Amino acid sequence: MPSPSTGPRQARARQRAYMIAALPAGGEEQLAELRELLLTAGVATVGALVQRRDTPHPNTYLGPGKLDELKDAIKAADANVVACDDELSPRQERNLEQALGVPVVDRTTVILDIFAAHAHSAEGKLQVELAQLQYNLARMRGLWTHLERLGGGVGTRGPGETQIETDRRLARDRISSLKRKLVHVSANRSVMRAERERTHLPRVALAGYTNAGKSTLLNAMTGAEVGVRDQLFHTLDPTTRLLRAGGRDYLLTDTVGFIRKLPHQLVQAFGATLEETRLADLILHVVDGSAPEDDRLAMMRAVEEVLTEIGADAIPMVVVVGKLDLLDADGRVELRNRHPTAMLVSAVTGEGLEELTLRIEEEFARSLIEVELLIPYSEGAKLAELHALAGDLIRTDTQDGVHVTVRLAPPIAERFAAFATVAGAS
Ligand SMILES: Nc1nc2c(ncn2[C@@H]2O[C@H](COP(=O)(O)OP(=O)(O)OP(=O)(O)O)[C@@H](O)[C@H]2O)c(=O)[nH]1
Ligand SMILES: [Mg+2]
Repeated sequence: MPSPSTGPRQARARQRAYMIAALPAGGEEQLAELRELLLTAGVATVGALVQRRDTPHPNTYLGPGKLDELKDAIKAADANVVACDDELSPRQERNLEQALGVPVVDRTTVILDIFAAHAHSAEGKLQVELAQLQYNLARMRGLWTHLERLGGGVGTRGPGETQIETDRRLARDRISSLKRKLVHVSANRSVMRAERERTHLPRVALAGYTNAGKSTLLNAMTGAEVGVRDQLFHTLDPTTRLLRAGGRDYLLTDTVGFIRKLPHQLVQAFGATLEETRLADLILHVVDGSAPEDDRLAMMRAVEEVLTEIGADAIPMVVVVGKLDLLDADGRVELRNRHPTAMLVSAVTGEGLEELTLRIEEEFARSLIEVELLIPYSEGAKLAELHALAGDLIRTDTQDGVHVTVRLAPPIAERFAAFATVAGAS
């Protein structure tokens, strides 16, 4: 991103982060995810400090005694950045930096930086930049440098304090311009979506925690070639592919993964992208079957929370527990007991995928209604469309056209209402 006033600082040596968290219960193991996030952002972790507190200290996040301890620990571990597992208030962040003498980044900053590095589409880039600017503007921080791309890393400060006022004005201008551009690209997306809607194919969306295996599953089910990495937030841009199941076509969409404490700015900025999920007829909630049970359940809750937040909680959902190949027999039994109605699959070996496809069919079949249509011979294209939509249909040639008995989703049936011969096709 262009720097209007000052260039990015010189690349520093690889960043070494000391992680901190204030938690009511639990210990360092709670920081495994932050470690993964930092790793994805190209930052090494060299230590962790957890303070048991019901709520973080309002001024300094950690209590005064812990701060002294942290200061020594940072020196001993030769850390050059502190990463906090929670979102910090601007005041907490400032005070911590003053007390510790090293840059302090919070969970939100790290996630935003990963998103910035992983955004590929024009829309994704605009969305992330907007979220970053809004987050930084709120904390009066130097606005024009995010990560140092050269060495990777987080929390690189931008221009000095004197520059901030100018930057804030520039940032506000940039925010307005980004919003305008986003309206424009979302309009394009709406056009594309309208195009898809015209085909009235049922829409299935993959949702799930980041790194759960959504993209791998899309690839396995549709032969798509979406990038797959053992990384958090590898996918940001939605990909939609045709899934053919039981003679019917479906649209299957893979999109951005969710995470605990997903920064609110991102949910807002990614509104258009998340819409792909909100507009689905069926959600496949992909769960990492190889994750320890507590983590797995926490991740599932996080996903459900985000789905609620984006207004997708009323959409029918099938839980798909994946990575089955990583489990032994006992593990499988436990999974089955824990998730009795879930589909257990492995995108890698293909195990369970056929059953999953059947389940998708079933979910839609439940809502199908049987209609009888009379398609005039002059409307051959309609007949072809019906074949694509419904696969198996019963047809009889009559004098006036083709008489068809077919099971369709209600909104699709409505489109063929003009050809209906009996009640039920309204
Ligand atoms: N063994 C095994 N590994 C899997 C399976 N599915 C996915 N993985 C691995 O899990 C990691 C994450 O897979 P992705 O498909 O990129 O996950 P995602 O949910 O799309 O992740 P994000 O896009 O980052 O949110 C990769 O290293 C995959 O190879 C599976 O069925 N078995
Ligand atoms: Mg992905």
